[in-house]
Amino acid sequence: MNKTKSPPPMHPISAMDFLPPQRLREVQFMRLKAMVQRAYDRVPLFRQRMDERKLTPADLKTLDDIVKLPFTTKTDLRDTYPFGLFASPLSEVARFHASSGTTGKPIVVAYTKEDLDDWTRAMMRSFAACGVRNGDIVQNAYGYGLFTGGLGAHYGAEGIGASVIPISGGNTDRQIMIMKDFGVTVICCTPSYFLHIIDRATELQVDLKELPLRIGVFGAEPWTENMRQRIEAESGIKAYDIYGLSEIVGPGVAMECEHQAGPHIFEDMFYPEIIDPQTLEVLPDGAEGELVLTTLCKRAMPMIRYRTRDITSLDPEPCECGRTIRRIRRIGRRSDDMLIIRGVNLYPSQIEAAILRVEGTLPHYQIIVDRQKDLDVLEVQVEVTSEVFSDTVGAIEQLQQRLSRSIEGVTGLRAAVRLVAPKTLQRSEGKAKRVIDKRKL
Ligand code: DLL
Repeated sequence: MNKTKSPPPMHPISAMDFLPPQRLREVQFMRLKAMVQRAYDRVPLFRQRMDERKLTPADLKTLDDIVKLPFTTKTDLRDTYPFGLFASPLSEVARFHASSGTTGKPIVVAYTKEDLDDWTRAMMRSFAACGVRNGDIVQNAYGYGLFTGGLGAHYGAEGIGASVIPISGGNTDRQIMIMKDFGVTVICCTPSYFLHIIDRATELQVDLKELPLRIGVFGAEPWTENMRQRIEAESGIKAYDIYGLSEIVGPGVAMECEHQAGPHIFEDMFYPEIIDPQTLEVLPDGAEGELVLTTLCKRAMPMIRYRTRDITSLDPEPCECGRTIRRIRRIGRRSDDMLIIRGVNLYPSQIEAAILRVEGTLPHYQIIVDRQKDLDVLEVQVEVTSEVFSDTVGAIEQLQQRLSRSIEGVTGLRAAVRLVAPKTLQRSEGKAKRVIDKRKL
């Protein structure tokens, strides 16, 4: 099957991607001022931090003054759980989503109707950038629910005029059957899940290269150029990187264009800075550091200088597509200990919280992550008291099950739990080494 098609005409939704740089800065500054005023008037934590710095919204004289504003972190979301950072009354909140917090509680994000429309526009721009258009059949295998991937991609794909299959994640054989029977042209899922689909399709003797599938919109976890090459060679599609995070909006913060040269960040909506995660100093374009994002349009939950913990750099070089918005380099690592397992964010401290809920265990544990058949597998080794360890097999199995249930309850992830005798896990003199990540990306 010939999968090469002539490039589509530019979709009108993409106009903001091509603003002259000076005009873009004007738009950013106008929106930033309104956003800061809204947060100052409505979010007590933000006002308090501004007051501590003796700042008012009027001190923002140019866009560069953004560096004066305080940072926001995931801890702020945790400390104000669930609704403390909202700038809209609940009567104006149209939807909630949630993502992993660092302990047992998730972090909550909210959207007004206008916020949802803006998010849809960001996702439409994302799809338009990689050539998805009216007539495409989009199989959306991102999870639907509190995770932003499912609904985010869903409305964006509908908005661009594609036909959406809201299949959500899992049940790989059914994914492959539908892909084939419906003539799917675009797949949205995590890159590791698509690799798993490729493997399973081979086992089922389905040749993905023979199907009309031509575009993959892959994100929610780190992946590499090697993975892209493998995906493209084995399935005959073009694989594009999409980036986003719940705190800012969900997917659609940045997206690659047809030149696949790193995700373009929709700068008129999400203002990017790169900082040194230690000194917090703002770094110039091209330098690697932590990405900090400010939402320029959000109403229900404005985020000002949110520290994403994602390590990247801003690439100001013009892209062949002509977009004036900058690109970020592929995100490969973070400045904190968050892991992403099958697209689900996981903090070691969540595992600790889950273990401590169960009696008979000691606070010594180790998390082992591996990739088998392109799927992430999670094992948690937990030390138990000597009384437990000398218990009957039945009692030990029961404890194992209780731990598994507790871990799944807190993290949403299934883990194989292995109980080990006291003092088996290596002790460290400094920071405990909680995670052994054997995945080779
Ligand atoms: O993962 C939103 C999303 C859904 C993005 C679908 C793309 C596609 P969270 O669950 O809040 O939101 O996780 C956000 O995932 O801070 C990064 O560490 C990581 N991440 C997301 N996209 C990429 C990517 C969604 N393309 C966290 N490359 C972020 C590397 C990514 N890491």
